[in-house]
Amino acid sequence: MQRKLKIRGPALALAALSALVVSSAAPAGGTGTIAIRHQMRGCHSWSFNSGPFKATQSVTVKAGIVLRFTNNDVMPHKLIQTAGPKVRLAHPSMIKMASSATVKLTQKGVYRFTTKAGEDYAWAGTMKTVGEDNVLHLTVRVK
Ligand SMILES: [Cu+2]
Repeated sequence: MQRKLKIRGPALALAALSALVVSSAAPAGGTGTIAIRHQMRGCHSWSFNSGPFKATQSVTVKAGIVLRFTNNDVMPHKLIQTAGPKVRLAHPSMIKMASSATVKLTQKGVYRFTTKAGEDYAWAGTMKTVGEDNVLHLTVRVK
């Protein structure tokens, strides 16, 4: 019992320390998170930094930001850049639940992104939606 307690103390301190190191190593522009979800009307929408879910989003961020897209919809989404300084998309094909794509925006300017949605996953075959499927649009102003 006592030996267990001795081990736990330093282990906790170490965990706290490594958490501190990770947060201080974050990029200057920070991180933005975009979540894609399934919904009955329009099939899908997305949200920026836990804000409201809408098909069309417009945000302003600082240069150096890393955007992380996570696809929680019941179908694949491929992230596509349609305007702005050319950027490299990491893992743009989000082809399963919770898969994510990232992109770093280092240059100032106006970037636009959309997604190309695929077919419902087999396990989601009975999902009912109302209306036309939304096309997702995201405008990012980098200052
Ligand atoms: Cu959808």
